[in-house]
Amino acid sequence: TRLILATRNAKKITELRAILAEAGLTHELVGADAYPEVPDVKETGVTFAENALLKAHALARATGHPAIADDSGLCVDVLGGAPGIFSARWAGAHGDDRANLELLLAQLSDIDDAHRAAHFACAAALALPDGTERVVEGRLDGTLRHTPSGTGGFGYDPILQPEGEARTCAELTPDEKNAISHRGKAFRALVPVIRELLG
Ligand code: ITT
Ligand code: NA
Repeated sequence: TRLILATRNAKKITELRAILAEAGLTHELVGADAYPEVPDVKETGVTFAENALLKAHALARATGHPAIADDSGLCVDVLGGAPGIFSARWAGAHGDDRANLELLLAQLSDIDDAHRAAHFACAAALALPDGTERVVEGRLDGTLRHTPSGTGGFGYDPILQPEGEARTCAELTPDEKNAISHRGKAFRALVPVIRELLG
């Protein structure tokens, strides 16, 4: 069965392919870029789960194939959970990882190490063309560094140091990140659901 990855974020697609292959999923995975005629859906939801479902339904409806979507972000305790669902456009332009990270560090410049708790969150959604939907979530807890470190991953990875880890997410290997990440947890939980609904 063909399964559409309802995302245009190339770094996410790379991680998702590795996570789903490792979990033994054998479906043909096709990125949203294979359907350039399908317009991007407006992420009007107020939760990661709502936005993931919006993205999955839009691709499933438009392509006639089941679709899975990721909505994810960084939630900072001292900012009341921000940037949260606004993580991709925190500094204004959508997907400007460097500007987003630098703005966040500036906003946290007065916050000491004891108050820099944060977590990555991911909602993983599956939608079928007939409207059937499922959504599951995963998170990765940690603390935020004062300066970026590492070149792996994407987004806020250079400043998030997972609990019990001395390195940032950007200093982990791809396999190490996927093993503990919000995205790894959410999509590993989605695999049995995909198997149940699609075989
Ligand atoms: P799609 O909507 O096409 O999937 P997007 O990049 O716009 O792509 P989101 O709306 O889910 O995706 O925003 C995700 C943002 O959250 C991303 O730009 C990063 O800033 C941050 N983020 C999510 N997962 C992350 C991770 O594993 N490591 C670091 N930052 C992450
Ligand atoms: Na989003």
